[in-house]
Amino acid sequence: MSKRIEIIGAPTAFGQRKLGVNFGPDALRYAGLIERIEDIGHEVIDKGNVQSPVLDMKKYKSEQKGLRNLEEVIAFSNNLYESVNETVEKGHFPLILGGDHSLSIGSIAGISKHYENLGVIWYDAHGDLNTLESSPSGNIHGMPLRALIGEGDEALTNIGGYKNKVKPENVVLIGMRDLDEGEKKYIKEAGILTYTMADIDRLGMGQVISETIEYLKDKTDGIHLSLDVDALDPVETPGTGTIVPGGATYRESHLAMEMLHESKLIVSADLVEVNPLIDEYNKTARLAIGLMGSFFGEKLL
Ligand code: B3U
Ligand code: MN
Ligand code: MN
Repeated sequence: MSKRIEIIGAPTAFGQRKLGVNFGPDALRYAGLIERIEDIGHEVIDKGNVQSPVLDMKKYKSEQKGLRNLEEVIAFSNNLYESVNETVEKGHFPLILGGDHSLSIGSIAGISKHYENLGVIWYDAHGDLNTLESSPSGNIHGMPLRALIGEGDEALTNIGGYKNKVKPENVVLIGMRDLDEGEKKYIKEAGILTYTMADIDRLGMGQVISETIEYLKDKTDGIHLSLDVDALDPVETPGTGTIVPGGATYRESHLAMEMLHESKLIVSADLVEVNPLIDEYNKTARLAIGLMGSFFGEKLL
């Protein structure tokens, strides 16, 4: 039952405008992530951080037209794709630490290549389903899931040399409470199974995760968890770039992680948007580590 988990640091801030999220991987390491997972009985290999293009401060801070930092996002995605692909080829479990959510373009490119029907659970306040046309910001961290589905800029949809990494019917969105108009329209058109915070209030997180597993288990050959810490309420995870009030609680999120562990269906995960520079003494990383404990099978008794 114990796994070989490879930690891959993805220190990118190019998908949005708040510096510091690129220090997320080290914030998670320094808060004790590796020891926490090893104590459960897993073998953990830390591959270190993926190489990032140089961050030119002037360019980063400038107003940009179109997709912000597109070249850097492409270069970073290619590097991350290579590393994740290698880990999956070896048969290890990749745990990718962010970094902003644009990194999922590279990570899931490296994973989906090995599956016919990869399921994706997107635990987030946001849908990350924008294209340039629907985006209010030009920030690519608001677009990765749409790019993975195969829509948007060609360079982003073709990372890893192939397109259409994820089918809309194999995606479940959980924790939604800040969707742009274009995203709402797309979710309905594409028929993506979505649990908003209102749904979580009514059904309870236990029911939401049971339904999610039931929905994905027969039609997918592996499920990826993409965990954005802004899915949680900002009281729990203040150290993240785009906080939205009214999020999932600590207990709901632990329950979700425990149930995903018990399902034995999860083959890979991203843990993203931890920004220690806007945090309260690394609170967000420390909380996220607790969630990873539950996700990898920690027991209370
Ligand atoms: N939907 C908005 C805001 C946003 C998306 N993802 C995050 N924030 N973290 C956008 O800019 O696309
Ligand atoms: Mn996100
Ligand atoms: Mn988010």
